[in-house]
Amino acid sequence: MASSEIVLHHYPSSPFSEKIRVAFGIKRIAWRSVEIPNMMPKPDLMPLTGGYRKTPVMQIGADIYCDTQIILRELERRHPAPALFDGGLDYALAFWSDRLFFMPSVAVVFAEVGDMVPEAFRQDRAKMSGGTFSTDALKAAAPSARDQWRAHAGFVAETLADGRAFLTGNDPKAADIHAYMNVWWIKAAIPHVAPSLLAEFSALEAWSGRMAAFGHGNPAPMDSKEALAIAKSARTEAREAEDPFGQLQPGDKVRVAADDYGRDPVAGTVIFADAREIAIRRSAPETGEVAVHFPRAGFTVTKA
Ligand SMILES: N[C@@H](CCC(=O)N[C@@H](CS)C(=O)NCC(=O)O)C(=O)O
Repeated sequence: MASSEIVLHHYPSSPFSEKIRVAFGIKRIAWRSVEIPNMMPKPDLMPLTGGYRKTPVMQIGADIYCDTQIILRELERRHPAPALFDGGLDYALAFWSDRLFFMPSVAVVFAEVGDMVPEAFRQDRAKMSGGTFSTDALKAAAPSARDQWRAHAGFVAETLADGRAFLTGNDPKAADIHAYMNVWWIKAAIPHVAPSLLAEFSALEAWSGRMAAFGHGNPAPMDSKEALAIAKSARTEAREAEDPFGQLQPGDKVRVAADDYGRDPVAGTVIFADAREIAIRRSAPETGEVAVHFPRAGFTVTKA
């Protein structure tokens, strides 16, 4: 088993995972699929990430990539064709899709299905967000969340109105993946409501069909224990590098945490850190030594 295989730790209903699955589809990538729980505990994921609990996580040998921003960057580096990124603004746009557009998506979806999800799930999400998960509050917020959802979907529809196939032209790019996540999720999670949200946006519906048609590349299932064994037998490809412009250097002990929700910190030693990415070394009995990679935007790094 080649340790350079791409392993995605995810679950089918995860919208952020769909970003990566669609990227696999567009780039026609063969990958291994480890299905993880949709809430804590995640006993076979924690030894790989060191505490990062969000979904998805990508693993290549002993290199672990946390957050879709760094996963997409690494995929683009390893599989440059067809190109999804035309520069940094394509990464910046994720902050619109993942935060500003995603939040009304969350409210719209859980106002509908919040009563149906298990209590353990509600408690998990309340803890992850550092707040509460009140279906009543979500229902009360739903009308304005629907308005916001409509406005953001409207941005996408407006761009497609001139008949172009994809948001930046004839080919699918990162902008499409970012926007599509929210449309895909509404259609997958609340199929009884999605048609009313999409009715006024026929070009968006057609574009969403084109995005779905890319599929997910070529996945083959993998057991989570096998993924741990791969990490243990592999060595990280990350190489130590000084950063002449930064405050972090190889060997510094740090804690890395998301700056929004799911802020569980991951402790390790810097391998390299630059404007885009930080990789830290850590180890666990199940995995041996691994490198955990995070984006810099959206994450805080504190010296331990
Ligand atoms: N900024 C993260 C956000 C990931 C995220 O919020 N994922 C959701 C699922 S789609 C999550 O982690 N939910 C909690 C869980 O899966 O345990 C990214 O881009 O990967």
